[in-house]
Amino acid sequence: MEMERTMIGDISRKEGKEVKLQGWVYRTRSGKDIAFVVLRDSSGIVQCVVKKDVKGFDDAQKALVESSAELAGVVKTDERAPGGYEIKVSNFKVVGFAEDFPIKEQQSPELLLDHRHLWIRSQNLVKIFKVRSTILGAIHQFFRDRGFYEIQSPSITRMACEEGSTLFEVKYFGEKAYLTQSWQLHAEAMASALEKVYCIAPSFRAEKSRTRHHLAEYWHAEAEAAWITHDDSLKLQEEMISHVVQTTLKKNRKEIEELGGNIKELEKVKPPFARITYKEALERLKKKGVMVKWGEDLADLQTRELAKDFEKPFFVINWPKESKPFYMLENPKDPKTVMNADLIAPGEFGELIGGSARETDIGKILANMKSQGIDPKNYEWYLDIRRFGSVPHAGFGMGVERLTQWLCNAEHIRDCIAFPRTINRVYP
Ligand code: NSS
Repeated sequence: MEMERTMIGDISRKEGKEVKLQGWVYRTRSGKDIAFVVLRDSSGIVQCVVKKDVKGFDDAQKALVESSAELAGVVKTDERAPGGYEIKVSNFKVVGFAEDFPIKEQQSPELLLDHRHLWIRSQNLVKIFKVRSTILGAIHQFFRDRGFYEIQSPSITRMACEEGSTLFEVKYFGEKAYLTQSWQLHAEAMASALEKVYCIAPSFRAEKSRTRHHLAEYWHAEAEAAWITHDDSLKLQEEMISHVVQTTLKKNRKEIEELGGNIKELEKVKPPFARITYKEALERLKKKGVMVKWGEDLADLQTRELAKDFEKPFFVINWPKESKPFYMLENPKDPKTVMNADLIAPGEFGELIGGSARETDIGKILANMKSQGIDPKNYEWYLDIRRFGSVPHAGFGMGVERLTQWLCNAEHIRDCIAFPRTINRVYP
C-alpha cells in the first residue's frame, strides 16, 4: 500500500476518494462473506467493510480486537455508521495479530488498572490525554509569553517543603534523602538569579489517604517571581488558569463535551476570581451548619460546600499562621495569619493551586522553624537566600491532574495521568 496515510479524523474531507488507513481493530463482526471491522487510530474510529472477494479478507475475518492493521479503501457516507462514514475496503492487511484481549466490557476498576498499559488505548482516556497535552502546552505558553524562564530543580532533596508526613524516603549513598514535594525552595534561590521562573515537573507525596484527588506522583506546574507581591501572584494565577482553560476549550471543545465537561461553566472562567479570607470561609461554613475550628485545614467536603457559593474558581486567602509552613510571609495587618491562598475549583474538584508570598525576614523564618520543631541545620543554604539580598517574592504550584480532572469532569484523578501512582499501585 504505497499511498500516503490518512488519519481517521480527516476522512470527511476525502469522501469518494481512495485512502490508506493504519490503526487497531476496535470492534469486529464477521460473517461468511463479509467482515465489519471498526478501526481506530489516535484521531477516531471508522467502520470498514471487507467483502469476501477483497485481498486480505481472511486476515480481516481472523483478526481479533486490538490487532494492528492497514488497509486501502474508498470513503463513503453512511448515516448508520459511527461518525457518518464507512470505508469500502479493497485491500486489508494485518500487521500484528492480537491475542485474546484481556479487557472485556464491564471490567472491575482493579482489572483495568492492572492492565493500564492496554486500557490507555480506550476512547475516554485518549480524550483526557489530549486535553492534558493541551493544558501542558498552554501553561508553557502562558509563562514564556510573560518573560518567565523555564528552569529545573532536583527531584532528590534533603528537605521537606510541605508536610513531613508525606515525604518519600530514598536511600542516597548511605544518606537519608527524599523525593521532592515541590520545587519551591530551590526556585526561591533561582528567583534571585532569573527573577521570573517556572517549571512543570513531577512532585511526590506519600499520601496515605485514598481520595479521588490525590496521587503519590503528580505533575506540578510551579512559578516563582522576585519583586512581586501576594496580590500580583493572585493576579498571575487567575490569568494563568483563565488562559489555560480558554485555550483548552478552543482546541478540545469536542473532547471536553464528549467527556461530560461543563462547557458553560468553563466559558465563564475569566479574571477576576473572588477572594475570601479563611476567616470568612469559616463564617460561611458555619452558616451552612458546618463547623471548622480555627487552624484546621478544610477537608474535601468543606471546600465542596464552600464551592456551592461560586460559579468560578475562588481564592481562600490568609490562613492561620500556625498551620502553615515556615516559609510563608506573615500578614502585616494580622500576624496571626499569612499571605497565602488556595485556589478552589467550582463543584467537586477541590484545590487547584497552593501559593504564598514568602517570608523575607530570616529572624521570623528561624522562629517559625523553632515553633514547628524543624532543625534549621538542614536549611542553611535556603537561609542564605535571605542573608544575601533578600527581596519580596511570591509563587505558587498547581496540580496538573487536578486541573485536567476539573476540565474533563473525570470521576477520579488517576484517569488524568497515563500511569497513576497511588497508595496501592506502582504497577504497571
Ligand atoms: O502543597 S501545595 O498546596 N503547595 C505547594 O507545594 C507549594 N510549595 C507550591 C508553591 O508555592 N510553589 O501543592 C500545590 C498543588 C495543590 O494545590 C494541588 O493542586 C497539587 O499541588 N497537589 C496534588 N495533586 C495531586 N495529588 C496530590 N497528592 C497533590 N498534592 C498537592
